[in-house]
Amino acid sequence: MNDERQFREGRVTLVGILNLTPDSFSDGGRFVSSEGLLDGAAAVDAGCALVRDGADVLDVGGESTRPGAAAVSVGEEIRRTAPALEALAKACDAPLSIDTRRFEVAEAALEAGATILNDVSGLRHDPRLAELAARAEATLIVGHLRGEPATMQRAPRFEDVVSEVAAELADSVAIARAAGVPDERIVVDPGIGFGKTLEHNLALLTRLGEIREALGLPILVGTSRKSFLGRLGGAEVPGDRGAATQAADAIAVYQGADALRVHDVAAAAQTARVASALRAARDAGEGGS
Ligand code: HH2
Repeated sequence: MNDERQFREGRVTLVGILNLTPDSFSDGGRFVSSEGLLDGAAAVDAGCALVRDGADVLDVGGESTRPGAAAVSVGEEIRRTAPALEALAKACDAPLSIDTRRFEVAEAALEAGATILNDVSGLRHDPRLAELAARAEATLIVGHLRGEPATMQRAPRFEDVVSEVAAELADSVAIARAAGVPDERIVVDPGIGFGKTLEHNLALLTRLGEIREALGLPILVGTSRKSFLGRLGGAEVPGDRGAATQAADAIAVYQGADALRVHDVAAAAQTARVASALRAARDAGEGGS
């Protein structure tokens, strides 16, 4: 079962982040200890709280993709995510997404009730995710990432980051289409912070419209609490980057983002409403007062 209205409703879709890892850069360790113990009940409570705050989708992850994160086995990633997805499917009324690059993890997640696959590698890690999405009639989010998360921040280079990201996302979309995923179920993501410098991230956020126009598909943007916002806003600790996140996400929506992936859903809901109204006023050619 899939709800194709997500990402295409004409209003910003809010994707709430639920990381079941010991080491995610912002919310790691909330539900999984460094010994690998999972507090499933607390994870489900937190997921349902995100839905009450306004999340349209819950994105569940079992592997941190921050540079330098510890490697996780496929079995461990499934152990962290599949039972939690099953419990969330019963407890919370929202479509569930699995944030993974791995076929086996995605397969287990779909069996557990997920209807959206979120692949930050844009099918570069394992193109079979596209076949899986086609078969399960799942929505597929393809992100932009060159190389591997562990090494992606080692001197990333682009001549023109916006056109290169758009072209490489088009390659990912072509793989998805060839596997039988229809356009109605594809979402693209420029991969903010994934193998990008501060300047690359700023160019992508301010020229998002070009990527949207080039690909003709909904765009998901994830800036939430990322380190470039810490550098710009002067907040060392990810949890202190709330205001910086709202500033970046407001610009993303103003430039055409269809969906935001966020830790703080309640704040993002306000930001999305205000930025969408400003965008609509701009498009209508009337400023208002
Ligand atoms: N960012 C992160 C993880 N998954 N998926 C998409 N589609 N877009 C993103 O920008 C994105 C993503 C990284 O953030 P987070 O999940 O908070 O941290 P970690 O990778 O350390 O678990």
